[in-house]
Amino acid sequence: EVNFSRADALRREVCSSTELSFLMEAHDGLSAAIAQRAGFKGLWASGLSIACSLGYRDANEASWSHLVDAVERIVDSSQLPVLVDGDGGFGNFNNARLLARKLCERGVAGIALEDSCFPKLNSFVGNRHPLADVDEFCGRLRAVKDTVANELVLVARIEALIAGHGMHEAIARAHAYREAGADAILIHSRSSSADEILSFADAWQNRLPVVIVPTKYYRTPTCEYRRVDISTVIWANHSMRAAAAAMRRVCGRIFAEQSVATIEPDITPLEDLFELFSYDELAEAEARYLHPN
Ligand code: SPV
Ligand code: MG
Repeated sequence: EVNFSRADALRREVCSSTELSFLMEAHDGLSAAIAQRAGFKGLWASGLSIACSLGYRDANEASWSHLVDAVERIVDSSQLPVLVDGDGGFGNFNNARLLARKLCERGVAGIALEDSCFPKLNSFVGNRHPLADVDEFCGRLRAVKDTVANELVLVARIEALIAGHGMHEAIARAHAYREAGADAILIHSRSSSADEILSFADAWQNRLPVVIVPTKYYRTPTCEYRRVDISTVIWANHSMRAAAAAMRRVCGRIFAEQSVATIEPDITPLEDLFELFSYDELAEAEARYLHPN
């Protein structure tokens, strides 16, 4: 029932077109807990960020079970609904529905499936991003829908613009994915301006809620998304990139200085981490269970 309420919470966030929602990227328990503390109401379990944190490339090098395990840490470390980046589902309809079932068991609230081919290379890398056949991909969506029914929110992600197929193809696919049972459409773009996203929203007219990932068009003011009734914005990789920048800086300084004497004010105090993960609760539980008298 935990699962159900998180899926309902995600449904409210992602599928409400009356108010713009934000999902923050998480890739492990720490980033999930920090995002919740910051005030976010939902999380995006990013394929790129999870791959990075494991030392893999975002090219389906991490297996579906690596993903499921990483996602479990994210789910356990917050009370927030988690939308998982399922890439293309790691294969055909059968792999996709298996992934959805395993994610459901780990308590996720939703899965985003994209119309790419296995292995999926990060959308911002290189220029070869073959699109899946529409009917074949609709089979993946239908298989997932039939497997997890209403327990998970199903987001269909369109890579047509990434693959260079243009707006007509993107809209045609949105219609097909809606008919296949998607709850929302994620339209992805690698353009540095939001123009193609905004014209997609214009043409699509919210037949299903629209989810966007403004990683490359990051300069666009958020009021533009409200103006065209976007449902959800995903900040897809920013905790991982913030962590990488901070680790680089600190490693560089400690290596150069052969000392940690000056670094202390620039890093999280241990007390903050103990507080974040409720070490107090452990002491209280010990008093109750280990030393009851
Ligand atoms: C991810 O975060 O892994 C995504 C979004 O799929 S993107 O990297 O923008 O393609
Ligand atoms: Mg991804």
